[in-house]
Amino acid sequence: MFDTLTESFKSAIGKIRFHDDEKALKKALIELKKSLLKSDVHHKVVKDLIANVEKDVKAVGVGKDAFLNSISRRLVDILTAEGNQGFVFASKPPTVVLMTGLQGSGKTTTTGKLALMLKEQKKKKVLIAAADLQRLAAVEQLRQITEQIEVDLVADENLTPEQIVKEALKRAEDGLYDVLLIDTAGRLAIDDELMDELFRVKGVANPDEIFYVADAMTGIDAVRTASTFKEKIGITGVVLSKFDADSKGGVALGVAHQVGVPLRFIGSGEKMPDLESFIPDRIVSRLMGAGDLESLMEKTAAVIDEKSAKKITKKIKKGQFNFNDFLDQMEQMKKLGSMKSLISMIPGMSSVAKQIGDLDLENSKEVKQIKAMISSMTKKERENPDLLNNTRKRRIAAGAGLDQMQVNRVLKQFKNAAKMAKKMSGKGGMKQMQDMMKQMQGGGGVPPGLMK
Ligand SMILES: Nc1nc2c(ncn2[C@@H]2O[C@H](COP(=O)(O)OP(=O)(O)O)[C@@H](O)[C@H]2O)c(=O)[nH]1
Ligand SMILES: [Mg+2]
Repeated sequence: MFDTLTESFKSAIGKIRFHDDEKALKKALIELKKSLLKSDVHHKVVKDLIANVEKDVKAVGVGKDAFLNSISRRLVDILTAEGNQGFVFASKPPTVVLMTGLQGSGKTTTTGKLALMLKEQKKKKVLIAAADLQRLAAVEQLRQITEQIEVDLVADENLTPEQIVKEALKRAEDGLYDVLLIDTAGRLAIDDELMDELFRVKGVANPDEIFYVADAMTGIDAVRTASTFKEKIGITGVVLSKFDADSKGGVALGVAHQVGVPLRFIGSGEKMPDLESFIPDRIVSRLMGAGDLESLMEKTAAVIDEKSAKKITKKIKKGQFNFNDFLDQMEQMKKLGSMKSLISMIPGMSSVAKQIGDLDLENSKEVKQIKAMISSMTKKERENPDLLNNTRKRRIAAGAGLDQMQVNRVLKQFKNAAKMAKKMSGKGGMKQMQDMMKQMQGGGGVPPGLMK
């Protein structure tokens, strides 16, 4: 996601020593400029950033800290536009959000993701209205999504978009919903018909926010169409979808500056949990390699309930973590979404995230094998795999479509992992982990202000 950009900043910062001369600054800035342009950051944004950083640093004397502080501050400026950050609730519920964008940009998916985020992380009651009646399949798609995330839907193929919105507003009021998200129709390109329809829907909905969902892969076009929507119907936020598919990531740095509207969320995958708030100072912290613990906490706290986390920790400490616990943990992990983006939020881990690629827990071959194996075991065996004798192992292997060697290997790995976890969770283990984290943070030379 932001790996390439993070690397660019890290490498430029690495070029300057604690105290240095203007020649070194010049060199670092030239390199930074080149790599930002290569990452698709808009040339005007790059030019401004470089000029401002040069001015800032020269004013206080060239050195690593001055350089880093100036880049951080100037980046936050660039990413900030007038308007709300993250999701902001109206003073009087329901908060009404109109989701707009071109066809295929990711509106419907993002509507579902946003609903799930509000429901899980903010514990809000969310209603979705299906006001895209251009394609029959659109309503069906939204039905499937809302069923999956267990959020209520207002849909009726026989009504007009305005009628649906009226109906949804009434339901939202009567049912004491906190948020109403309205999914609208898109077109392949911006045309009058689309704008007219949106205008009418907007008139009825009187929304608190109008989000424009843009496909990150369309690069410059995403910015251009967002500007047109801003002009014609007045958007209050941009969402960049499919950011996971855009390896360069530079578009995100230009949106606020170029469109004049804050970038509010980014889509980081096809699944429902794959949505992240785009909060400027948190993103800058990530770009500087300092991670984003705040967002990580929000994401995990919503999914992992504290009681079961404590229970698991206790079991791990005693070396009693078994296959039943493993299945439970896998289910919880699934709710967290993309592993790669989670790992990149941990301070110092951005380069690790880059290396692991995207680990897909549900579809990985290994995980599927283990799950098949576990499902062939009895409850007792899951709790205590030592009960398994050779005959049982052979049966389980047959039941899971594996050979006995594979079963033995998994059992051994599991035993080792449990042993390791027990060790790490002891007193010395925790200290080892902390020392490791400290070392990683120290290496980046991150200013304390960024470590929130
Ligand atoms: N990889 C990835 N795919 C996405 C993301 N958001 C949407 N998509 C995919 O983009 C396609 C179009 O999305 P959809 O929500 O139907 O677009 P709409 O026409 O604007 O409603 C679907 O195949 C989605 O799965 C994202 O953040 N990452
Ligand atoms: Mg749609």
